[in-house]
Amino acid sequence: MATREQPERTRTDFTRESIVEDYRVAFRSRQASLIGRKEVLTGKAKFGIFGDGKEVAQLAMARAFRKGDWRSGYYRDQTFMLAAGMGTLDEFFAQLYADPDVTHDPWSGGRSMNAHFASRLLNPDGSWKDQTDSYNTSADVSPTGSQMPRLVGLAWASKLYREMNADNQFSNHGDEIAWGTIGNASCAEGLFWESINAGGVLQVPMLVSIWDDGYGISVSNEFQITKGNLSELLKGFQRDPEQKQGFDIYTVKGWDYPSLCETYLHAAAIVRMEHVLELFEGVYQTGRWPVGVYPGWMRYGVTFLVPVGFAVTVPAQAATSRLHGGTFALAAGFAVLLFAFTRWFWRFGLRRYSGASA
Ligand SMILES: Cc1ncc(C[n+]2csc(CCOP(=O)(O)OP(=O)(O)O)c2C)c(N)n1
Ligand SMILES: [Mg+2]
Repeated sequence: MATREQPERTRTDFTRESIVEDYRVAFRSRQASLIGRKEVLTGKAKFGIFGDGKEVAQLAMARAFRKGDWRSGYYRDQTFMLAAGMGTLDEFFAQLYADPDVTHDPWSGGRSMNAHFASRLLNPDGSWKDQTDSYNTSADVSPTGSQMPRLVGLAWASKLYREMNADNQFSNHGDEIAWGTIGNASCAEGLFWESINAGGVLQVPMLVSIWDDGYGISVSNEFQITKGNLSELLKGFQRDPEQKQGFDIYTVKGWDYPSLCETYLHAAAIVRMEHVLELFEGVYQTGRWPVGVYPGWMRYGVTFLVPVGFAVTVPAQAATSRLHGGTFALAAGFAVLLFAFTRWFWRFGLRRYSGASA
């Protein structure tokens, strides 16, 4: 049975063991769906809804999900919850049987329909838990599509934390991603389109998965979605290289494990990297002015810590014969030191490199 232990780091290593473990999680999850459905249809459990058919995509999503990240999703995500170590099969069945003991069903204490997941955010004494050190999910709610506006809120919070450069129990400098999941038929709702538009306008770190099984209940796509193809409809939101706004759109078969893993790791790296790029852009802006315009502590920072000062001010001082010999010697020594350090760091990184977003 799956344990609740959360893996220490993202499982980007595709070792034999980790792939077999993924298979085990998918198999257990499929059996839980089949057994759970029998329990409902034979009257031993109340209404139930299950995630069979969506196992493989969720294994891949769990591989790219990191501590500090947030999920805002819906009732098909049991495999993701098991794979990320955010829930166990015991908890899954406790909720199916409406067990009111929160130690058995920590998601809702038997109060929600099955497969309605949630993270407990408070310690028993009422203080906040450290959300940067755990895999987080907001509480699932039953109106389909209602997870989407909340997804935008979670992603926007990260962007604001990023701008504040926050380092607290809620955010690691805004480095987290908000992950959304939604069914194809629910994408016919206004909430979905408003949220996609808002995410695109705000440029927030949000990664949305649409589990498109061609149906909503038993009604096929042609009665719900114009042209029956969501990727086609979403094309207007696609980001083109000249513009910052918009989304990257990927379409992958739900059974294609290698492509799914590759796509999720790639997409998550891009969403996180944009943050790095933004940070770098911000840092280099400081080089647009001579270091003399900054207060003392910052002048020291842009000269020695992030040496854009050297790149801009030192050559200008040399050209106007205002460069002191001492500053020049310090600059040269510092350059040699930096070169030695970066070379050591590069080799150190190469020795530890293990995957696309490791
Ligand atoms: C606002 C709202 N309308 C209707 C329902 C009833 N309902 C529950 S699931 C569902 C179908 C959803 O289909 P889809 O989004 O494709 O998800 P799937 O179950 O196929 O993964 C409907 C209509 C609901 N829960 N909320
Ligand atoms: Mg569907």
